[in-house]
Amino acid sequence: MLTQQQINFYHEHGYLRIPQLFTPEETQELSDEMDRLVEDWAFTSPGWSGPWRQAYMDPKTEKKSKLTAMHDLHLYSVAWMRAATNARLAEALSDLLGKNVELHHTTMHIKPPQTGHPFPMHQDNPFYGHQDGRFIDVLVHLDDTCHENGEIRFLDGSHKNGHLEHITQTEDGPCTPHLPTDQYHLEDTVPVPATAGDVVLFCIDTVHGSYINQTKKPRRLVRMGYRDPQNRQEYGQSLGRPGLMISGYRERKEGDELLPNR
Ligand SMILES: O=C(O)CCC(=O)C(=O)O
Repeated sequence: MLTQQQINFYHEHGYLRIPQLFTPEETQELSDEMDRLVEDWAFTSPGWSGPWRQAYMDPKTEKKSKLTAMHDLHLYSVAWMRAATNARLAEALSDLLGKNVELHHTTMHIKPPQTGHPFPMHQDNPFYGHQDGRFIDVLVHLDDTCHENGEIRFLDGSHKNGHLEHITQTEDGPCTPHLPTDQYHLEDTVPVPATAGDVVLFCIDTVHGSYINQTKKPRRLVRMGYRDPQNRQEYGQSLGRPGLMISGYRERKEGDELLPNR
């Protein structure tokens, strides 16, 4: 599915955009279904917490800033289940992760018009900690992205540093994991604008973030996480929950028990 050049690009830079992985018809269906999920299930909140908010936003913006989110769309909508198990995507992921690929989660991120919050620089590992970097997050784009609506941005090659320590606590208690704002800057990242139907994928160790949505339209995308099943999870989101195999086979290693069935 991927060319050798695309495979090399991912391993060198820690991310890759695959144009039009989803057809216009598939994208339209996913978009309609996303709107339905927003209506019925998703929640809008101030979003991620922590001192980064003051570093990224002035006080007025910070008060207004919002994120619409929900986890595991594929457990609510067959269109999203089909997206998460898409055969072209499975092939692309096995070109990068190896023949065995397991779905871990899906998560919706919508930046509402004008108030959709920026994302501070972070890796995804602190949210669902795995033993190593054999985990890929795939951002399914339902809207075209650009600087004005906060396209995804990556710190080029940062996956090569492995898991980094994040800020997870403040004097007031726990906060959303993020990297220190005085050491990691959005200005140093590479923007990866994309078109609806594209996917942008990246390693669980690639440092990334995005600017606020300043436009009058929502910026909608869904992150779908995949791993080599031998890359075991240690903590965080959906810990202990087995996922669908989208490619290959779950090999049995010494000490592995049958998956729990209750
Ligand atoms: O939605 C964005 O702009 C950032 C998403 C993100 O940071 C993530 O999915 O980990």
